[in-house]
Amino acid sequence: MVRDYSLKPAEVPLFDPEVLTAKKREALRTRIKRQLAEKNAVLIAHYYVDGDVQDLAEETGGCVSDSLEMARYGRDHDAETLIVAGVRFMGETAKILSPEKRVFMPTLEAECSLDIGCPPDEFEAFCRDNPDRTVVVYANTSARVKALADWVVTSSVGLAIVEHLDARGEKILWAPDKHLGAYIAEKTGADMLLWSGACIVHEEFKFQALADMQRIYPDAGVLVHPESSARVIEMADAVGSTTQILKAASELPNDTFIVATDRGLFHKLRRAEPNKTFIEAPTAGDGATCRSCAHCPWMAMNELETLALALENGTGEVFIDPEIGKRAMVPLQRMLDFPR
Ligand code: CIZ
Ligand code: SF4
Repeated sequence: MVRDYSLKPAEVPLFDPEVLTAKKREALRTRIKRQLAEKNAVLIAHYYVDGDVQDLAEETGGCVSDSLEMARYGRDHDAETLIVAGVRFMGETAKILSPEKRVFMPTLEAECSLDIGCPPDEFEAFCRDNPDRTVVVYANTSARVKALADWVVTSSVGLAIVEHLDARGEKILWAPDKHLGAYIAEKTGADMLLWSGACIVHEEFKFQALADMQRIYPDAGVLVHPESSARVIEMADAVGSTTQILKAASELPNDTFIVATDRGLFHKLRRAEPNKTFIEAPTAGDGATCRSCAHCPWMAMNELETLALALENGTGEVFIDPEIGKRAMVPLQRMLDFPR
């Protein structure tokens, strides 16, 4: 059994993004567009970052997506430079898949509680202690942890890949998200030994408060990301990755949805389905125990201003040890080759 790798409140940064005036926003957008053109760079943003950054990625010919599509997009795009707005593992994945390109991020301080909660040396020892298991790691991990894995998965393909491995009779060592791991184990019946990390955002959605909210909106559909706790997942009409939540929101007949994932996704949800209503699932609230209030403090570091400054100053470049990169590429490539 591994120790609990969930982060303590004091380990999570406080982040309070600036509210921009229209004038400042426009000036920053112009600076960023100029920099992207000058550098022949493409902006690749995650669904959880600031809506302004998402809009700019789309307007300038880049993309907004989940980490799986971000990885593919960056690899296949012919730009020489990739600007990845998300958290560090996303920039690292882009660099691993495209070692010949330069990869920059608005800030390299944008971490992820799952990545922090899976220190490579301790994880290596865990793998050594369980040599009979196929090592499956979530994409939200460092390059060194990926380099120890047989498979990398994201929340879009994790279930399907574990199903495939289970059908081949393989026993699995899963890291780092204990909630996603438990959900997949329950769905597939696979033999999974779980690392004990958690996402500080999704872990805070509260079952009882969600039940109360459902009483207020009895016709609302409930959409839940599987990094949430089992009791919250049980209440869902659809469980899935960001892309799968977007799909469910357009396919399910409800006019209103309660959504348990980072609030960054609401930008896309509201654009994709302007006639539907999306309500944030309740967290611990503003009380002493709420660390994120449904917005990842590391994703929030990807602001227009940080992005403009990083581009102008040439900071935030991602480097990967080439040997680690080569090893991490193998399980990543397996995921990308896995039929969807
Ligand atoms: O894999 C991703 O993009 C994350 C972190 C969330 C999701 O479900 O898409
Ligand atoms: Fe990591 Fe959670 Fe933030 Fe995603 S939302 S980057 S899983 S801490």
